[in-house]
Amino acid sequence: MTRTVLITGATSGFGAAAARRFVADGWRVVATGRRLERLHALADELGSQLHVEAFDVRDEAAMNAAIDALPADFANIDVLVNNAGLALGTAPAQQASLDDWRTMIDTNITSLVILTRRLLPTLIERKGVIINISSIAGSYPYPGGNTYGGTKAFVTQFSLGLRSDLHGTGVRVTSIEPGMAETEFTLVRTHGNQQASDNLYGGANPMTAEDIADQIHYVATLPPHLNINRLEIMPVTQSFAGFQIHRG
Ligand code: NDP
Ligand code: 8X3
Repeated sequence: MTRTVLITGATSGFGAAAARRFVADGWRVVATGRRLERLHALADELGSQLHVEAFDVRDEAAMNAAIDALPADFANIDVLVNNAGLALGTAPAQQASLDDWRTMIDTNITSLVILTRRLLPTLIERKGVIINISSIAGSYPYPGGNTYGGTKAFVTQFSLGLRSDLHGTGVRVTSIEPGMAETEFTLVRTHGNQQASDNLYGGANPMTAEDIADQIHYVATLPPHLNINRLEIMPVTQSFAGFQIHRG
């Protein structure tokens, strides 16, 4: 039986790579994002197994309308990949932009819970899978991570709470928590500073979007009696450092 996955944030990075990965494995894919031209390019590339819906996840009415309008072949969602998200800024809290904070909270948290709630009846009926893209930033604080890290801590804890609530339904929930992966993430975070993005990833052998897409696909295709609660993954070149000490 052909299964269907809905992926938010499929115009770039992990989401676009995941769309390709699932289509290659014969799945139907609903790919979403704001940039319509990117969605059209993906549809041209991947063909009739892909259905695209353009909306801003912060626009609840547009998101619901898109779900309502799904063609019959794509309406029975088996797997929801809550991937759309972003970091904005690296300034310390006392200098950070409140607008950036609102955008991260609205996108990474509010939209994710709204879409999840909307699709829960279908996912329960189909004993589906919810894959939430969290981050190592939700577990390990770092300077300038403030609200971004907070949003991802929410995503992880919400995922674990969902597991509890969905006990006995057969629905599986996984929080995937990647470290450094080269996508448009840093370009977005720095409001378009390509040099900053190149400096971060240059020579660091970061993970690729395809690495994370493989993990998403792996989780989605596990035997139905298995649930990976949290999947934390980093490039070998990334590890931990100590606490900072201020000497007055
Ligand atoms: P990209 O910037 O490459 O992709 C982000 C995707 O999110 C885009 O498709 C973008 O689409 C979509 N998106 C952002 N805001 C909105 C919005 N308001 N409405 C609809 N779609 C939106 O970054 P990544 O692929 O790296 O990021 C994917 C997820 O992975 C994010 O949640 C990120 O926090 C997380 N992550 C990334 C890591 C990394 O190192 N790259 C590590 C850990 C987690 P569009 O702009 O077209 O709307
Ligand atoms: C992205 C990973 O460490 O840049 O979520 O915050 S990090």
